[in-house]
Amino acid sequence: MNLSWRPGRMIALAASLALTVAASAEARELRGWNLHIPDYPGSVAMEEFATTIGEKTDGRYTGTVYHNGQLGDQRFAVEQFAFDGIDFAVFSGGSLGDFAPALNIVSMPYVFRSEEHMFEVLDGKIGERLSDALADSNMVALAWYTGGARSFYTVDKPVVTPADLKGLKIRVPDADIFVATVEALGANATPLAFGEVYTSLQTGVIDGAENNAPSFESTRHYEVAKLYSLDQHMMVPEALVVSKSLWDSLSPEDKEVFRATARASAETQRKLWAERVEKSKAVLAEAGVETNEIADKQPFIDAMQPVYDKFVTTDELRQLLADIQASGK
Ligand code: BDP
Repeated sequence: MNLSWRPGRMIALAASLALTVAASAEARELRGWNLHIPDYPGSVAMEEFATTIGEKTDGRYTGTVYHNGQLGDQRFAVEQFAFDGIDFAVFSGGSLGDFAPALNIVSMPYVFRSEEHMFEVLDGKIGERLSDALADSNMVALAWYTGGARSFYTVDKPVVTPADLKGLKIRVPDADIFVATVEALGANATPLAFGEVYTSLQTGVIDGAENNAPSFESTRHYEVAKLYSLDQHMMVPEALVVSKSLWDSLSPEDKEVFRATARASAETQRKLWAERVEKSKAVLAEAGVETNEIADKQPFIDAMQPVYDKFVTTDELRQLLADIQASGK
C-alpha cells in the first residue's frame, strides 16, 4: 500500500468535502405530519407533494411524511407549528377551528350543499381568507383536500333519528366543533385521539363514533361497530398547510413551486378519495356492516341551530358564513 503524502489528492478531497457540506447546509429537510395510514388518499397525495418539492427544487427542500400520527395526535401537531416542530401537514378544518375560528365556519354541520360547493368555496377567494386566518398559528394553507361527509357508526343500535343518539357515548375528535355538533344531536360527546377509538369501542368505553367511510374502513372500526347511519352531519375540508416561517423564507419562484405542487396534490387526493369511498363501501358491505341511508335528514339539520349560535359569533364570521352560503350553484 502506498502511504506516501499526496498533497494534490488531499486538496481535492477537502474541496469535495467542502462542497458536500455547502450543499447539505443549503438543503432543508421538512417534517410532514399525517394522521392516516400510508395508502390513504391524503397520505399518497402528501407523499406526492414531498417528492415533487424535492425534484422541483433540485433537492434544496426535501420532505418526509410521518404517517399514522407518529408525530403525535392532531391537536398536539397543530400546536407544534408555533415552534416550527412540524413543517407541513394535512389538518382537519374542525381541528384548526379551535385555533382559527374562521375554520369552524367551513366545518359547520350541513354548511355545504355538496362536495362541488365545498371545492368551489375552498379553491377561490374564501380559501385565501381561511389561509390568512391561519397566520397567527404560523400556517399557510396551500391547498384543500376533501374529507367527505362524517356519519355515525354504532355498536348496538342504528341511528334513524336524533332521538336514537340520546345518552350514547360517541367519540369525537378533540376539538370544540365536533363536541358541539354531536351534543346538539343529544349524544354525550367523548373527545378521544383517533388511535384510541378501536379499543374504546371494543371495551365499551364508547357506544360509537362518527367518520367518513374511508376512515371508518381504514381504521377497521367496522370490525367492532357494525351499524353505519348516514346522517352526513359534517363535511369537513382538510388543509394542506406549511409553516408560515418556512413560507416567508421561500423565494418567489420556490413559493410558486410549493403552491403549484400543493394544488396538484389536492387534485390527486380528490381523485383517489372518490375511488377510496367506493372501495370502502365494498369492504364494509363485505364485512357485514349494515348501512342505514337516513332518508329524512331534516331532524338532524334542525337540531344544529345551537352550533351556529355558538360559533358564528362576530360580524366577520357571519359574513364568511353568508359568503359561503351565497357561493356556487
Ligand atoms: C379523519 C380526518 C382526521 C380526523 C379524524 C378523526 O381525516 O383529520 O382527525 O377523522 O376522527 O377522517 O380524528
